[in-house]
Amino acid sequence: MKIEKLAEANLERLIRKSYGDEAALESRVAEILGRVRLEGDEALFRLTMELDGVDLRQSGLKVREEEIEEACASVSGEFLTALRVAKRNITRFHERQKRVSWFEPEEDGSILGQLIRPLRRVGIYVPGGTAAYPSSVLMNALPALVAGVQEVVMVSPPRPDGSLLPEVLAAAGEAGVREIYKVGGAQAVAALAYGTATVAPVEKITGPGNIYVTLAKKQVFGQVDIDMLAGPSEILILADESARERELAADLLSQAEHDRLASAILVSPDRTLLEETVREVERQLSTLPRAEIARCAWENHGAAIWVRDLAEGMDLANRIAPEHFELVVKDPQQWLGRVRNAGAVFLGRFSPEPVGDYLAGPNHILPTGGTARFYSPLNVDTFTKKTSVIQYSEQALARDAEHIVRLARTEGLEAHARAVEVRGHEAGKGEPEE
Ligand code: HSO
Ligand code: ZN
Repeated sequence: MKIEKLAEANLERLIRKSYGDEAALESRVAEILGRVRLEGDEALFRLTMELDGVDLRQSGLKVREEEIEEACASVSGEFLTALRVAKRNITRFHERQKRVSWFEPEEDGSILGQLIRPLRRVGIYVPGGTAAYPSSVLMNALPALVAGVQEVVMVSPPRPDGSLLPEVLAAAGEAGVREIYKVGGAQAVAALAYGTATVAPVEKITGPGNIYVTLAKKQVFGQVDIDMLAGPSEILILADESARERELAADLLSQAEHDRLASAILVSPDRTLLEETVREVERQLSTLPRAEIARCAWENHGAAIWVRDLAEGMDLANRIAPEHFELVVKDPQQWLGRVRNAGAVFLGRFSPEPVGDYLAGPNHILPTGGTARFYSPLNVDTFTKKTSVIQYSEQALARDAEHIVRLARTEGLEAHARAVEVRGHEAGKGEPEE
């Protein structure tokens, strides 16, 4: 890894990661969605056999209550305690996001307002394999429960023996999720979107997944809502001479170890710090269990970028719009006002990114791939919707009739105009008829 000057840095390489031939994957996903739509459970059984090598007729599509209880009993007490602390913090943080319905009485006796209503039924996707994270179960499910969603359904691909990871089931049990299906990939997204004999359809699908899951979510959008299109994890650290290379290297690797496509970028005006951190990353990689993945990410999507000053570094961060943005500088709060695009910001050396992944309380399901320019972290609003409330008084209708009728006739919509006039407020008249 060489230190790049900002002007020379190939930002495209860092920001837009290609999964290869997306068009081919898209048609494969469309085919899977079509099969589940037409054949329902039968397609889920066949696809899970073909893709995961698991016979769901044997192991069951739906997780039984006893399986959840067994999982809770089989995991370690320390793990359960950690899970409960995380649950408490995540719930508390998300409680603060809750919005209430409001009604505003006007002087003329009208009332305008907004109802906030939870979605009734949502599906959360929990990845399998090495990305089967109990923490992500909490991050998905708890905001939905805080929002007041009645039915939270979880889907996750089965392991080769047809089971789900006990820690994932225990997290679901802790979060109060009881409806769980052992199905993953695009087929799980299809089941949630269209419904099958076993899986009732949901109104929204949330949670990260692999490229098949992401493309499937994109394709069912409209049939159901989705949270966002999440990609591999990212971290960008802006550091000054007050930062320590051992800590920076550890934080960079904490995201690099997620995925070969993960990105880890260090930006600093301090050239020596950049050089020392790059050397330190090598040192730390030598003892990391997931070194193979982390090294691949670091070499292909990592960077150490030398900027003129922190202001230039900040501009760069805003252009990249990283999922996680660490500000490891002397007075981090002073820079907060300049942050425009980031999924989550971590201020100061005592806020390493994993604090946010697991325990602080804010959500770890965050926009990636530059989408922090327009997406927010998963939050309570993700699981609610709004309904506008309008109650006009007679006086208000008399006052506004003229304008409504004029706008309606200008649009050529006579029936609209008459719906106002029939109440006696013809344009120009002002007062209702007796
Ligand atoms: N950093 C990941 C979330 C995660 N980390 C789960 C550990 N477990 C994406 O934000
Ligand atoms: Zn992480």
